[in-house]
Amino acid sequence: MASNIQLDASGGYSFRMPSDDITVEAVLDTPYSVLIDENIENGSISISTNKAAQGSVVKIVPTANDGFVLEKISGSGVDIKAGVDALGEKAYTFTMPKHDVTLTAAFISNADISAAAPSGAAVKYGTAAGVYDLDESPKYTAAGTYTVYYRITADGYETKTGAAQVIISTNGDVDLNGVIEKADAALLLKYLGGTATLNEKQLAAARMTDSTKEKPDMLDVIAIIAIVEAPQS
Ligand SMILES: [Ca+2]
Repeated sequence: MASNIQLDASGGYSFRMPSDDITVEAVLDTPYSVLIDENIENGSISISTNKAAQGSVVKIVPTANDGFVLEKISGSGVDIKAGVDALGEKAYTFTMPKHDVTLTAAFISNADISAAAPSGAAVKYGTAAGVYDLDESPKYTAAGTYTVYYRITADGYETKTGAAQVIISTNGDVDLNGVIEKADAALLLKYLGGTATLNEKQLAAARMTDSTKEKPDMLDVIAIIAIVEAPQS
């Protein structure tokens, strides 16, 4: 190894050639890649840099789509810390290790509030703004639109409050499989024609046009078809 390397006035390096062959080696601060998982759904993350040297700090900014909240950010072989940056914005950072890092994030529907809280957080719920007297989100079964208020507290975090709407409807999902489809109208038609039976819950789901009438009828079939045929927003 050449041990007499000198920085010259022009910024170059020079050394006195010894009598033997030599190897010159440059050791750079090799940057590693910061990659983002392509399969992130319901939101995205951006990063302050996609190349970083070991020991440098990389910042991550998550953006949730409407109706979703960030549940979790993680990266391969790194410990991601949540904090607040110099501008007071919530920021996620990690220290670059000596290898490439792939980041991923999970976003969940904000209807599922309890799962959105960071681990160790306490979540309280209420049915009026400012009143957080329930340990669990209230459950509704009667048709209607309800607002659930929530407050999340955790050590080291700003207390967060918010509200989410819960809509319970007699919605035309006659077969109760979670989606309103032509099959629901078909099943109701069969019921009306006497070739299928429906239980109480299914009958309630089928009574779309007037929840007080005793039995669903043809108007409900039409109402279900109207929903199925409606353009998706
Ligand atoms: Ca259905």
